[in-house]
Amino acid sequence: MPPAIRFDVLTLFPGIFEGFLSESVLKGALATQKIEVRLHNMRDWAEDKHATMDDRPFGGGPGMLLKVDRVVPCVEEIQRQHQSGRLLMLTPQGRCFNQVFAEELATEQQIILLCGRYEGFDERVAEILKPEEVSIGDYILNGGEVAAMVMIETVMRLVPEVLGDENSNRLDSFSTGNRILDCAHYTRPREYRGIAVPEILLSGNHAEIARWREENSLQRTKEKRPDLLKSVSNDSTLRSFAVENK
Ligand code: 6GU
Repeated sequence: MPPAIRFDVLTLFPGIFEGFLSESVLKGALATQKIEVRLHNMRDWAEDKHATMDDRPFGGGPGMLLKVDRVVPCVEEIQRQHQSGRLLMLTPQGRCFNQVFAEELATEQQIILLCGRYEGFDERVAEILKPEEVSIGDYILNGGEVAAMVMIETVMRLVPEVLGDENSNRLDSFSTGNRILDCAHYTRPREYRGIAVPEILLSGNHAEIARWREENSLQRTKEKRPDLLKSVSNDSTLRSFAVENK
């Protein structure tokens, strides 16, 4: 079976991804070919390996920009290898990445992640390639590499068979329509420093446990992320909880 999803990452610093791809869940998913990650050093497209990839902005100002005539040919060659690929440009100006966006991406066969550096890209990169611009939050990173790792990790977990049953069956916080946090979890020992595990979890009564977990989730959301309850979806339990606790 071919990998369910292939990520092509275009970067000037492929080494940043090494540890990330060689440990734990990612390592396993790559070894078993559930997913594929190809790293492309944009510098390799320059005939001269010392070729400059960046240049000073016209009009002055701080920082350097990635050159349009270096970036565009790399992306176009990767695109030629795949017809269906979705091109994402990582930039703090982009649409904010979240779980719903990740679920949408997990249905794709190929995702191209174009990582910016320095002050960003020459504007014509976006004009020519028309990528979807994506950010992972309202703060500034040195480049798109860490954002690309965040996206790869979030999306790959949603690919069937990547996680064991135990995890994949769990309704994670923030997945579609799910705007409440996960409940509290406990393992042995039953008591530590005078703090006991909630008795109900030891009862073996699965209906009661399920009820406790649901209530605990709602309570935790109210305490830790009340903002989530303000944007309550059409879930009736949630809606009544939000109203009761206004
Ligand atoms: Cl995708 N890139 C950079 N440089 N900074 C970011 C970001 C991306 N997302 C949030 N901050």
